[in-house]
Amino acid sequence: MMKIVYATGNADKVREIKEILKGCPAELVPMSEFPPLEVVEDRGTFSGNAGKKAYEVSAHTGLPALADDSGLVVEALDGAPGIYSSRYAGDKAAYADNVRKLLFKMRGKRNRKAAFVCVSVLYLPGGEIFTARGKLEGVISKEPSGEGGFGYDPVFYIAKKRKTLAELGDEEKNAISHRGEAFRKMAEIIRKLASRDSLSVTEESGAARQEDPAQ
Ligand code: ITT
Repeated sequence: MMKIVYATGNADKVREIKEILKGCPAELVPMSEFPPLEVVEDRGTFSGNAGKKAYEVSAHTGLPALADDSGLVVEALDGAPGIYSSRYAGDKAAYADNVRKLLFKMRGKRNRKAAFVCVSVLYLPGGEIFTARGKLEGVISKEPSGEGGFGYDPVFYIAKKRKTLAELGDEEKNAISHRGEAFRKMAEIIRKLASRDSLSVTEESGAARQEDPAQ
């Protein structure tokens, strides 16, 4: 089975990704099994940062690496916090600080439309790279509600569900979330890679048989 390292230091994302990739033919290895590595997220896009994380972690570990770069894009704030979502209120900001800053910036705004975006990148040591995206639309509520999920979930309201993301169960969130969409697509890619690998193994053993002088 293909070994893949999760290129993320965010335990909340790991929990969700593991759940979404359940049944996927890959052995997922956490970053904690390797010497620490800090990847500087200095690219201007979700896909740029996800690609950088996947590449650097793969180079560091010698294994295929799977990264997630995600964030909240708010229309009335010209796309902020976007790629800066995890450090909106400062470098070591807690989720609650980021939420507080967001609600402050949204005071008096009538347009509260927002989207969560997730870009997942798988980098293989041979240099192949695969990308999958997901998006979830919602609105920013006036105050936090719910204990589930993480990050901005308590203020991300889904009209169809009449609930914030933090009021949904893990499974319910994954079924509609940006991360769920991106990683279900990625699971499909991993499945294809796994069957490609098992095909090439059969081809190799076929070739070996032909060369076997005993035959
Ligand atoms: P890694 O880079 O190590 O993966 P990180 O937390 O820095 O961890 P990102 O750079 O992708 O990850 O930033 C993601 C931030 O976007 C996260 O900290 C939240 O603030 C927000 N976010 C992403 N997905 C979210 C979700 O499903 N629910 C709530 N907030 C989310």
